Amino acid sequence: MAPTKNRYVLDWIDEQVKLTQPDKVVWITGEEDQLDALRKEAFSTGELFELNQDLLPGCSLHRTAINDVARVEDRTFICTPTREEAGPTNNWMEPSEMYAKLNALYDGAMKGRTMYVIPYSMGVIGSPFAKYGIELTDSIYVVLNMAIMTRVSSKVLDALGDSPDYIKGLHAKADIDENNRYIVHFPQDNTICSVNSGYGGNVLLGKKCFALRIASYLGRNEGWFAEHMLILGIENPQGEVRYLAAAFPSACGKTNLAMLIPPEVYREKGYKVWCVGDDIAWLRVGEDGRLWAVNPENGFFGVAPGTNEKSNPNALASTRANTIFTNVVHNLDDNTVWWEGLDDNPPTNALDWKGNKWDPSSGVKGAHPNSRFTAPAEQCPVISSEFNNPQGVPISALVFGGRRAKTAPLVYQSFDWNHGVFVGSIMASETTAAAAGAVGVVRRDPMAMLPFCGYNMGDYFAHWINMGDKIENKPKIFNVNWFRLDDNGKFIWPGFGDNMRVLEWILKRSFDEIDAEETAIGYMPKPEDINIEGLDISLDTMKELLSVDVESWKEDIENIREFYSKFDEFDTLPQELRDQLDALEKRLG
Ligand code: GTP
Ligand code: SPV
Ligand code: MN
Repeated sequence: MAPTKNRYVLDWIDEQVKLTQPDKVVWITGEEDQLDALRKEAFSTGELFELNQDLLPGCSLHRTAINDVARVEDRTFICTPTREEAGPTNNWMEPSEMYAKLNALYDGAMKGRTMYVIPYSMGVIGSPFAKYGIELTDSIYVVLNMAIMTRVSSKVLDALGDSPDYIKGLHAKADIDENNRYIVHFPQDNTICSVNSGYGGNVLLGKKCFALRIASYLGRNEGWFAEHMLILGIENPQGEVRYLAAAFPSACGKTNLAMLIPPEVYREKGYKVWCVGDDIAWLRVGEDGRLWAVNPENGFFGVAPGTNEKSNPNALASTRANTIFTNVVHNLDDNTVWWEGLDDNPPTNALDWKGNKWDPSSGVKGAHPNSRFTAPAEQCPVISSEFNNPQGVPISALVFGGRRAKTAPLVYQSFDWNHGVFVGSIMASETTAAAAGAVGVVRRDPMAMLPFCGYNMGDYFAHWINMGDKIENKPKIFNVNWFRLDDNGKFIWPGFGDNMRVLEWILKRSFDEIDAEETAIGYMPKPEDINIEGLDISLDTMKELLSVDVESWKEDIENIREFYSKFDEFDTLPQELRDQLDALEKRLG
């Protein structure tokens, strides 16, 4: 029996059942007994491997198909009635044409399989800012991941009542055929369709599909932001906590920054960092005129490689129980997991991410570069006491950043809000393994939202500019780059926990507690104003990290103009941004 009488839900599910023709339909309640039974079923079919329950209680391992290891941006569509609404940076198809294509792929796709109905909430169930979704899927892996990443519960159906206000999601694994793989959003229909994939970002529909693409569309209409941002709080020795949100592209350091452990010199003084979120922020203007942020998720879907006891001990600790590992190395000696960068002792009796016998001395990577862990947020040793606060936390600084070998200095501050929007709009970063395609190619990725904006990005920029008028107490806007390389191709800045030193400057600036130098690109720290106590780095190196290479900035201007010219087609780029670009060019001389 369906646990709801909501006709909008029941009629929609009936239609999808007729289309996909599952053998049976199972409603997910979110209760542990049911999830445990599903885990056991997945162990019996090989969909999941149960790991060593003494060392990793509640943990399991999953391998995706080898052609299905990352988001597929070229197969991700925004299907609005007109192409202009989707804009020049999104793939678009006319909705009825796309529905016809999808229906052919969904037709009978669940024959012989079970359809799971997952009611879930993005945000605290019952809170004014929560939004609800129902995902239909034929994958137990999806059910178990959604139960970690979102708030899955029958209570969602109670909170929804007989309202039509929920996001519909249909996922079918079908044949995992990469040539018929589609991740499609119909913002006007509150609908997401995913077919022929079993990889995280393509199939956990609450995450990028709902909480960013659909939510960004809703946010523009309703006057708020859905952003690809981590949220963290820094507690000073007096016990005061200041919060910031930061947008970096995929696999560029959000999870690491969100739960960093401050360097010893800070810990001794009593500084602490609290993690509110590591990937997605929903931001609204509060009654006090400040910007308030909630993390709509309930877990971390984090990059495994590079995570270790030194780089991110809090992430590692979060994964020691109740975690699903995807595409990592399976250590057969003790039935645990391993990935590149975990430690210097790769297992010799092991299977690689493809499930083949693996020889660590072969030079071939054992874990996929985009292998991930799905871990409950509450298991993070530094999860914020405000994590479940439906009001969220007040944001004092917004930070943009990317992976730039040159050009971008360690940190700079925008002159004002509109200049800050400009700084976000010109973000660029080297591509990573988080999306299918070439790695290490510099591309413009405004606000780290290029793959995640659910409407015309020109209108998105305008929304950012307009919000500036609505936020009375605006956060200051900054840009950071942890990834500058020296002539030998080594990172100059130590990064990770030491990024705290840069955050300290950012927060001091946000509260007008420190001076800065005015440069062509924005306000910059005096080299001696970044605390390098206890760090093996010279003042000269700091000067290098904070230098502005005028020639490469001038080259960049050309590239920015080219990127901006994409928006000529529908003429949606705000004049404010063109003015900002001209002003920057002038200042560079
Ligand atoms: P998504 O989950 O894909 O959105 O990524 P993310 O932004 O959360 O990235 P994450 O924190 O998982 O970092 C990805 C990669 O960047 C890992 O390989 C890290 O080791 C590396 N990384 C993170 N922070 C730093 C840093 O401060 N310096 C350097 N050099 N590398 C870093
Ligand atoms: C990203 O790619 O930015 C991620 C992982 O956070 S995924 O959920 O696959 O999008
Ligand atoms: Mn992400």
